[in-house]
Amino acid sequence: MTVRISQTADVQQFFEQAAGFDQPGGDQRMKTVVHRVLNDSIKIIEDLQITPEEFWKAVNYLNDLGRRQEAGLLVAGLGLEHYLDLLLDAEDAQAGHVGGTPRTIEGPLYVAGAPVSEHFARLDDGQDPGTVLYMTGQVRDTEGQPLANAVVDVWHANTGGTYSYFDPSQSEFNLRRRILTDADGRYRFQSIVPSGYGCPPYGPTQQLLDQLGRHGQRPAHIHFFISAPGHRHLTTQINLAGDKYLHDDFAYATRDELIAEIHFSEDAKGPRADIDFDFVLQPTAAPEDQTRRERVRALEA
Ligand code: MBD
Ligand code: FE
Repeated sequence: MTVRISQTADVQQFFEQAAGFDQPGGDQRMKTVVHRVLNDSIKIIEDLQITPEEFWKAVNYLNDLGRRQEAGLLVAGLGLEHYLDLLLDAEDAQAGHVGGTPRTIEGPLYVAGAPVSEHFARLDDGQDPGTVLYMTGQVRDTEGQPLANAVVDVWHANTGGTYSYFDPSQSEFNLRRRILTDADGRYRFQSIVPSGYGCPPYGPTQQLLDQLGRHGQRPAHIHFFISAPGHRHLTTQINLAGDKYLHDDFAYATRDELIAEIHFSEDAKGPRADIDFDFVLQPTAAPEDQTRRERVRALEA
């Protein structure tokens, strides 16, 4: 037996009221969005014959997600954050904004306000016995000109795949720095080779992924915000070649141009790894394109 009522005049009018259409106050944009969410929700309920038990399970799931602060993780895992990149890429292509290093997702683990240093930084606090990593590269524009004083805002996980701030056992701003490029557009840092990230095994994101038959693993990666006056802000990551999950990232961040070779060797101090990776920014005169997009982030003013 299928009963459908969502398209009746009564139900339509009811949800117009629920979205505040008959009220003078509030925000028009929010009314439009909420109305659409309600309308699409009741269509889903009828199309898929969602039972009350399934409905309340979903409500409880949202509570769990919020309680565990995993909403940002879930949207990454469901590919929605990657979809936003695909949409921005398509908009850029249409506007002729092409060239440069591709964007990829920020993810939910950025913390604003990392210490700033010139040309070089050591990112790790020396507590994690990971393989020493030396990374260097140049920031250029799409004409090949080096960009001096560009900001390389870098963050990555430790050998356990966890991030400082979100993992309170790590020191403040561990594995997070902002580095200004030198006169030749170059940056350098010392750190430790990160491990891949795995979703909290008993959290709501992993719980849903289990039901989709999916894992919640990311390859080892390093995040970057790259910015310079007169250039488009770049949100990106490098994903480390050779990782088991390189082309099986639960958050879909890997892009061919963002795969970084990592060279393992031995020096007088022991094992070391080296990565060389350059970033290329597109020029822009628009100030709003020169900064990162607004998003609630840890410690962001
Ligand atoms: C991460 O480290 C990450 O980068 C993303 C996108 C999701 C979860 C953890
Ligand atoms: Fe990450």
